[in-house]
Amino acid sequence: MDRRSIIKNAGIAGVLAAGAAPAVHAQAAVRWRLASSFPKALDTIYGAAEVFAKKVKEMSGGKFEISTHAGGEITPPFGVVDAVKDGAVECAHTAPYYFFGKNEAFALGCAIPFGLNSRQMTAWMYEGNGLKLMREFYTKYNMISFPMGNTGAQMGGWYRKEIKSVKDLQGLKFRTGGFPGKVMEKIGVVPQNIPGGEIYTALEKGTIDAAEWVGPYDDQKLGFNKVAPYYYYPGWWEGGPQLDLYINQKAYDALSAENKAIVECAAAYAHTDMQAKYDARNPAALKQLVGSGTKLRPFPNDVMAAAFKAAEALYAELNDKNEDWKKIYADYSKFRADSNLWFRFTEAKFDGFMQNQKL
Ligand code: PYR
Repeated sequence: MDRRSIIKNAGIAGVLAAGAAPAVHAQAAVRWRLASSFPKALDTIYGAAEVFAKKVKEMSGGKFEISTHAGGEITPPFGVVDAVKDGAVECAHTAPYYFFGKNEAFALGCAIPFGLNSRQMTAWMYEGNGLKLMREFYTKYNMISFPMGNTGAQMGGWYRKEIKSVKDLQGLKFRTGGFPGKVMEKIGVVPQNIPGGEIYTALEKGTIDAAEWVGPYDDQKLGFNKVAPYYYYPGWWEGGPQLDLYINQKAYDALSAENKAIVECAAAYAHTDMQAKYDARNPAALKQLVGSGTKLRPFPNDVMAAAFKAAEALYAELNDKNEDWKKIYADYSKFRADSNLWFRFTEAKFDGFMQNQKL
């Protein structure tokens, strides 16, 4: 149909529509795949990817759709960084400290023993230099990162036998998530970096002696209480582990400005939503666990002291041999010192007082 016949056939509304160039050049439909490192059964940690994908779809009016895939579905749980780097998938959701074997600096974007808590990690990311430094580091892997969830301080895991002193950790085959194992090794533990979906079987079969995952809500779902009665606290190796959305840089660069903004907002929404879910659901799960026979125990003081000393020694060693670690850790540790000084007067004092009240 030529321009004259459009005018003739469509009247004034048609003329305006035909003549008006769209103000924004809308991007065609986008379809992505997200590979998660987590099992589908966990609506908290795996759920964050679904929350993110749902928000992206809603905000884009259905034009940007992301299918989410549990660990092992399209890529092994710990294969997600390679998959994003090589462009086999557009994006992934994972815990960066799993990838400490590539470079220990990954852990600084997630959690290190005696590191930042959840609030502090989010502050370092968005207001400090955290996001900037981690993104600079991730350019080596062709990817860009977005904070997408935090579990808050975790529990210290499930044990068949009581841990009365650091001696009871000698030779203990213990499942932990990646980097913290480097500190645990120094105090006698034999760390096992096993994906979330495979821990129960390893613990039940006795391939490992003990295991930690996250906290009461997830741990109850995974069934660890059925095979190990002692539940220790705190998870000194993850006071506020952050999960990340990793996006292949080329896939990200190809997005319109609108879709980039949608990704940023949806990831930030999922970030807050995950912490809220854990904080709201853990208390009831802990009560149920204790009610059904789980024995809660604090780690002995000598375990905490030995672990702290081992962590400091490891960080000094890494400063000497890993330039990426050195650069990021310098900023991270300064932020931690300043933040803990401030929190000492406010959060810590307030929380400490409240914990002593009989509410
Ligand atoms: C872990 O793998 O242990 C987590 O906390 C996600």
